[in-house]
Amino acid sequence: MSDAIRYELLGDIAVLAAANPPVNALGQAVRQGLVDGIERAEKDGAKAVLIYGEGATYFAGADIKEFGKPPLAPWLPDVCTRIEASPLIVVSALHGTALGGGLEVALGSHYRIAVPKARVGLPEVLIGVMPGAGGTQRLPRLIGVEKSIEVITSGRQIGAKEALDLGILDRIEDGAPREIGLAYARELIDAGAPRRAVSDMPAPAPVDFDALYRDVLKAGRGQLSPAVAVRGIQAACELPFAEGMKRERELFMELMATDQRQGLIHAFFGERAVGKLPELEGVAPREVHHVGVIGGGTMGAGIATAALLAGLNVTMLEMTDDAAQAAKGRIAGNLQGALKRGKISEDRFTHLTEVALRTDTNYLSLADADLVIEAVFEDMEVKKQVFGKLDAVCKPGAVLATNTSYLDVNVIAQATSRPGDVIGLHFFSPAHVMKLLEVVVADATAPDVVATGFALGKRLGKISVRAGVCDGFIGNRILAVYRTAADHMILDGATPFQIDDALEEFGFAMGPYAVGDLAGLDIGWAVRKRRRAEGLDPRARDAGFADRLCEGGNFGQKTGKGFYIYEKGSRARVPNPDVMQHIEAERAAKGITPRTFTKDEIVRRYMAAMVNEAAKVVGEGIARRPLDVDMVLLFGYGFPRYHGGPLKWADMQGLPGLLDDIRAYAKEDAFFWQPAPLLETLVTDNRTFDDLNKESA
Ligand code: T1G
Repeated sequence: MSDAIRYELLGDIAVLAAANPPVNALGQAVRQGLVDGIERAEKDGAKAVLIYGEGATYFAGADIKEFGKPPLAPWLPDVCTRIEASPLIVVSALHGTALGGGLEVALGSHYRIAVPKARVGLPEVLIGVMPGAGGTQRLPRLIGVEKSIEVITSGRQIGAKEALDLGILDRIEDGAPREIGLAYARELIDAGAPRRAVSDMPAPAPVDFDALYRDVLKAGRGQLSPAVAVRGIQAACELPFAEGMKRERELFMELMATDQRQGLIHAFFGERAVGKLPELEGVAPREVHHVGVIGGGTMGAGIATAALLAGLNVTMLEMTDDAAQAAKGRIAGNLQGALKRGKISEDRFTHLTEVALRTDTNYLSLADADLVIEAVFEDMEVKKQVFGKLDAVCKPGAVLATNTSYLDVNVIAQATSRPGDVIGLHFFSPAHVMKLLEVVVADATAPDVVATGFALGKRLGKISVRAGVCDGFIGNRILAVYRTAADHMILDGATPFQIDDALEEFGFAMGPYAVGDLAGLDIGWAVRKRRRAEGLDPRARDAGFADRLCEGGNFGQKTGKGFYIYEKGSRARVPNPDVMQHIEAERAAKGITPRTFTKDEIVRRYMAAMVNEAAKVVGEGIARRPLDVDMVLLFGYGFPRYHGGPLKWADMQGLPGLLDDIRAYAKEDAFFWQPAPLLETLVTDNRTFDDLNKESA
């Protein structure tokens, strides 16, 4: 018997306890232990078997770390079938998160009991695969096709009460899983309860699976796993159980071989790895209970909202009482959203807005703040004044953070007598919704201040990424380049509408021009004007058609017109005919004869620009690892998760081919398409971005 599953015989009940921390993943030793345990229980003449997990949870799924490696026997579907085939009564007692293969083991058991806080689910589609151990065959038999489709294609976690109502659980009891499991097994034995094999239940009635497949594929914007999982459920309706299991296995293995599975697994592990910085090992963050926020506009109000929801006290500082009240109104509006979604109660809402939140116009109100975040106007002189005042009033040890999205944090830090306490915390709007937080580390920032930034990010539920100081840090710097590549394609013959369509087919929720309309075209306009004022390199191709739009007051959705026209109250977009007039006039003025672009070329150029600048960002040490850039693009810029991020995507495309593209484009525009030295080195050394991730793990 492996020690991953501990065996005990208590009278006529055999107990199989999983002991494979941290999440009792169903690795090979656990699977072997389950099979050996069932066989031993039968040999020992037990009448029932209890399966439960020691530690934090019942099995949380197959061991994802085994993915991509040769599968090792016993295979999980066979383990579930072996459990189900036992002549003994098999009870599973669930706690924590019984997910994926974990729930499938429970479905192979004959009875399922859980503690009230247990959660169950089949999240396989979220990591690019599908239930592969009978979930698509047993769940529809147990709860019907419609509910199974929703549970399996969403991959969501389900609370114990809902699972009971659905029929996934038989009982919910307070107590330790071992105790409630033993009591339930005893009761079943004494009652002479029969063993109940879900696979013996009748196959459910089919639905129109072809239509469903199409709808699910469309809803997933090209993600394969939810749609292919539908075919698994279809097999449950159309084939005998054993055949259905074979079909499920075939479909599962097809998904296991896809790039999308690699991309989603990369995202799963990347979002956990990105916050682990070796240089912070053993560095204790400073205590933060009271946060000051300066500037109560959209961004400041969002940051204050996120801090309040995380249980922090917040002082919102504005210039005037009216502005402070307006800020409080924005924060209350944000919290109303949480109230409506049931995330907070009425009492909590009142506490947050009336007790935890204070507004003020006097800097002295920040004297005992543990950390202050400024979110004032993006102007260096304004920021330096703010930090000068903070330096004068804040207590020693207070962390002084700027939310600037591109200004030099080193210069801001030098405006204080305590540059070691100064850091950048770059939130993404809306700050209480977007998960990305760039923790911008300036030259003098103290290690424990960096640790404090990451601890605050974790507390706010953010994915925090360490960034060095440069114009735009990681995300905005890369964004500026791939947006420019798109603008160049428009000058050369593509239209904004074609580019949006091509990138949305690639998997983006919105193409770059639709995103510009959503965020407000005036933001990009201000950046272009700033950069022109700072002096553009004469070799840079400068596109002006978006400026022409802005000069006409067309900033996108907020003015009803931008690259698209938006009818009042509708987000449906119609191409704005004025745009092509501006573009054609600019092409003529620049003497450009437009050419056609295929969707494939649009994506290749757009992605080549993104990958090339990302490689520069990593090569310069602005981002620690390629996976850090991937997480920034996934959590801050809507990059399609199933591609894993731009550098994971690049690895899967093949770096040599991408470098060849860039070198070919450089023949048209050597200034814009300067190959990243890191990319050239990796290609020369026949290495990948993933190799760099592994080296700096
Ligand atoms: N396999 C391997 N390692 C895992 C793991 C798994 N399934 N789940 C978590 N870990 C690691 C994780 O990387 C981290 O490691 C540590 O455990 C704590 O995780 C046939 C094929 C269970 C809700 O998709 O959703 O079953 O960073 O930080 O916030 O049909 O982990 O400490 O080194 O996330 O408390 C289906 C994935 C698999 C569940 C716990 N199951 N995991 O959250 O801790 S596919 C899943 C989660 C499958 C079958 C198919 C969460 C959690 P490290 P954590 P947490």
